[in-house]
Amino acid sequence: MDSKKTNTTYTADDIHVLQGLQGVRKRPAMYIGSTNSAGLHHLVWEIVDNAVDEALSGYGDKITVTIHKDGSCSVLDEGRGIPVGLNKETGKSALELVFTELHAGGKFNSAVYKSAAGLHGVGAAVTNALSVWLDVTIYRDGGIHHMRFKDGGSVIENPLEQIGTTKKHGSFVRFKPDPQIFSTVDFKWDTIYNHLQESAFLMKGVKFVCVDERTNQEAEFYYENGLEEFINNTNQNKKALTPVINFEETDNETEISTEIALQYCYEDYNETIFSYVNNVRTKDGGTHEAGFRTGITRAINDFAENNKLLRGKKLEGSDIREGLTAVIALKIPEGLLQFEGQTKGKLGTTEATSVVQNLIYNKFTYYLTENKEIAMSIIKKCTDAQAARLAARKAKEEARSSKKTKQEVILSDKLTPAQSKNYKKNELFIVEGDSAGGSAKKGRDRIYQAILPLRGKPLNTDSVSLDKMLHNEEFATIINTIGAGFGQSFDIEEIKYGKIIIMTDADTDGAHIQTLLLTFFYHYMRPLITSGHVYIAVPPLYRVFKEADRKVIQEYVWDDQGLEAAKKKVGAGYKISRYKGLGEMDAVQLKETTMDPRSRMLIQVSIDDPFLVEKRVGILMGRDSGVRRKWVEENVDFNGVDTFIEEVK
Ligand code: TSJ
Repeated sequence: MDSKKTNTTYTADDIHVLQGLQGVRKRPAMYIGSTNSAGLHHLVWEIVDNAVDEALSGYGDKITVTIHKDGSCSVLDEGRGIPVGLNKETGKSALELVFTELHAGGKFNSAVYKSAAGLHGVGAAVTNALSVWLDVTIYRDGGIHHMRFKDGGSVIENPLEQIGTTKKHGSFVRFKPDPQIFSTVDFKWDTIYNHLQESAFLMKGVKFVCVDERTNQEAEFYYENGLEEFINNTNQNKKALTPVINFEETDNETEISTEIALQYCYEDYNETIFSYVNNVRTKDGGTHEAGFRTGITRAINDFAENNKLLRGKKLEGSDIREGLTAVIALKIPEGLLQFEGQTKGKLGTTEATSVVQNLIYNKFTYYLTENKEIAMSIIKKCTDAQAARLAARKAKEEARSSKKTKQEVILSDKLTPAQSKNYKKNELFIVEGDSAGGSAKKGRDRIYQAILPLRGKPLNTDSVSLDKMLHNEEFATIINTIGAGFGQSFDIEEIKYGKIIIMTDADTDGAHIQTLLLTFFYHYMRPLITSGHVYIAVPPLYRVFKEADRKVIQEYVWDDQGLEAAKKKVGAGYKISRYKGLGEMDAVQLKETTMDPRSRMLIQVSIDDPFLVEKRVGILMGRDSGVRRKWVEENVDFNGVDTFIEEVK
C-alpha cells in the first residue's frame, strides 16, 4: 500500500500548520499535561471526545476503543463520518484540517452542547503530532475514505482517497504514540476501562466497548439509567439508607439541562459529590455544586421545620451532606459556558447556581413530601449528624477550658514521640512490624520524627461499624496520636504532624497494609489526604556495594532500571543485596534510604479522581479477595489513590 504512492510533504503554505504540530512536539506537556502514562492516555481521550461529541449531537450510539498488539490504539464510532469533501479555496478536506490544525475540530462542530473536545480539549491534531503514524478511515456518503499521516503529522503518507464503497457510516481513527515523546507507550486496560465506564454512565443509551487485543479482554458499558447506575456502582460496598433518587429538568430560559442522582448511606461520614458539565468532570466544583448544596440544605431544613422534626437549631450543610453521594450532570449551551481556575476544573457560569438550586429545592421537597418514610430516615440521619457535631464541639470546648493541656493527652506506649512541638515540621512514621519499628526508632531524627509500629494487619474500615473501628486499638492509637479527632469533628488545624508517613515492606502484604491505612484515612480523616499530609515511604529495592581500600562504595537502587547504572558506578567486583523487607536494613541504612529527607523517596498521596478512588476502594475492600489480590499485584501505583513522587533532594 505504501510503496507505490509518492509521499506528500507540506508546501510553503503549510508552514504554519507544521509549526503548530511541531510546537506540540516541543512542549507536549502544555497540550496533554505530561508525557507519562496520564499524557499517553490523553491521546486516546482527545480522539474519544470527538466520537462522544458526535453521539451527543445524536449520531451514533456505539463507540469502540481497541488496544492493538502493535502498540497502537483505535477509536471507532457510528456517527456521520468526518466530512471528506474538499474546500474549494484551500483544496483541503475538513478531515485533513482536523488532524493538522490545532483546535480545528470545534470549528466544524455545530452541536448545541459541546463536550470536552469543544471545550478545553486540544483536538485530534495533538494526537497526530505525538504519534509515529495515524490512520483514518471514514465511512460516509456510500464511500470508504482513507488517509494516513506519519512522523507526528509532518508527512502525509497516503493522501485522502476513496478506497471502496459501503452502506455504513462512521469514523475510525488508529494511531501509534511516539516512544520518543512518552516515558511509557503501554496503554493500560484499567485506565481506558474506567474512563469509558465513566463516559457510559454519563451518556445513557450510548454503548462503549473496550477491547484489548493483547490479552483478548473485552468489556461493554451500556447504561439505560446512567446516573442511577453510576451511584449504585459507587455505593456498592456501602449500606444504603435510601434508594437512588433521580431528578432531571431542562431550564426553558437558559437551555441548561440538569440531571441529578443522589443516595444516602449509613456509616459514611463524608460527602461524595461528582459534578460534570457537558460530560467533562468539574473536579473543582463551581456554581452548579454551590447551587446543589444550598438547594438541598434548604429543602431538608424547610421540610424538617414544617414537620416539627428539628430540635431547635437548623441543620448545617455538613449535617445534611454526611453520607451523601450525588452526581450532578449539566449540559450547558456554548454561549453560557465559563470555566475558572488554573486547570479549568471549576464551573463559573452564574446561571447554573439558580437553575440547580431551584431544581433540587422544588423536586426534592416534593419527593420528601411524597415519600414520608424515606424522608424520616434522611432527617434522622441529619439530626444525628448535627447532634454528634454539637457534642464534639462541646467536648472540645470543655477540654480547652479545663486545665488539661495538649501535652497531657496520654499517648500510647507504642509511640516513640518526637521531642519538638513544631507540629508542622514533625513527622509520624507508621511502620509495619515491630522489628522495622525498632530500626526506625534508632535511625530516626529524634527531634522531629516519631515512630508508631503496627502489629499485623490493621482493621478493614470499609466493612465495619464506626463503633468497631473505635474499639480497634491500632486505630484508636492513630487517632489519638494524630490528635485532631476523626470523622466530622476531624480538625486539620489540630494535627500534630505535618507529614504522616506510611512505611511498609515493598511486597503484597505491605501494599495491603498501605491500602487499609489509606482506607481509614480516606473515610475518617479525608482532609489529611486532600491537603497533602499523607505519604508513603519508598524503601530501595537493592544495595550495590563493594569494599575497596577499606572503604565501602555503595549505591541504593529504587527500581530495576537503575540497577545497571548503579553497577557501573560501583565498578567491578560489586555485590548486590536485594531488600525483601524493611527488616533487612539496619538502622543506619533505614535512615539513609527511607527516613532522611536528604536522600529518601516519598510518594505523596493525593485524590486526583474521586471516581477512581471510590471504585478502587470498593475493589480493594470488597468481599472478593481474588479480585483484590490481582489488583494489588498489578498496580504499583498504590491503592487507588493517585500518587506522585516527591523530588528526591
Ligand atoms: F478525533 C477525531 F477527529 F479524530 C475523530 C472524530 C475521531 C473519531 C473516532 C470520530 C470523530 C468524529 C467526527 N466522529 N464524527 C464526527 N463528526 C464530524 O466530524 C461531523 C460530521 C458531519 C457534520 C455535518 O455538519 O454534516 C459535522 C461534523 C462535525
